[in-house]
Amino acid sequence: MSKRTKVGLTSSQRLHFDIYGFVILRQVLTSNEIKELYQSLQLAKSMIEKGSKLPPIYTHRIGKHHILMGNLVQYHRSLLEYAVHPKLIPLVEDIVGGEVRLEETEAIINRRDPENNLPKVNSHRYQPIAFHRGTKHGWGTYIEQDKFHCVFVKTLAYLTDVGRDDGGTTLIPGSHRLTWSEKDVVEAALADENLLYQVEAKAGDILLFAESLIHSTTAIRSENERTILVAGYTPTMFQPWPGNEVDPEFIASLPPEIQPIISGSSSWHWQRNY
Ligand SMILES: O=C(O)CCC(=O)C(=O)O
Repeated sequence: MSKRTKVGLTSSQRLHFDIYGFVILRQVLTSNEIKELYQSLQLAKSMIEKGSKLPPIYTHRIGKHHILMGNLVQYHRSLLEYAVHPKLIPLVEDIVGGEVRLEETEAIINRRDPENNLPKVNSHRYQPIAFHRGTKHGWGTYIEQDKFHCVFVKTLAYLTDVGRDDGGTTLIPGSHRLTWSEKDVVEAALADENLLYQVEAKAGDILLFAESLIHSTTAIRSENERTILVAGYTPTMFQPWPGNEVDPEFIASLPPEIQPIISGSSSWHWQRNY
């Protein structure tokens, strides 16, 4: 394992990950961490809504009910700390198979779409909005020492409780190891909802998943607002997702031990676990 890796997933968590492409880690974040992350994201949202620009943060909106904000680590210390979280980085490195760099940070704050007719929404158990994957089995994944690995891994933190009607992420378990076209997998899974899994979580739970797993934001059917924070990781020679480049001066101001995670400075001197 790379020098930063001290602990990994338990064998049961690793088996779950290898079979399904994800694992839910319960109650990883402390109540203080949840509060700080939640408040900083809500503050950024309200400032943006009042017309402030908060560079380098970028935003995408779907109507008035859904905002996505990206490139967050410079905005608040808690967001940086989440991106280099000592409980999570070793688990991500276990799946990537070596030292990682931050590839992106994004947060979504969303509610029920007020334009959506609620009874129609309720007619289906699952309401994925847009299934996608960021890499594909065969080129973005590999098997080493019998274990599944992926070169693009995310940790998704639920900062609010997410019950059955609160838009927990929808996943197609097992799709992380399929070479089928994304369209064919999605069509087949939507035709039989037993093939889908919708996360239910408490604030502080983490969804750890391979980006080769097909996944989607889910329509909210309750009146509850959902706040999530996502960090993506890759081996060190990969690039950040466009728009997620972090200012070199900001990186230089950070403690030396976390700089490589944000900068990817090891580049092709990637420290593999094997
Ligand atoms: O909103 C969600 O639950 C999923 C977010 C997502 O699809 C992603 O981070 O790639």
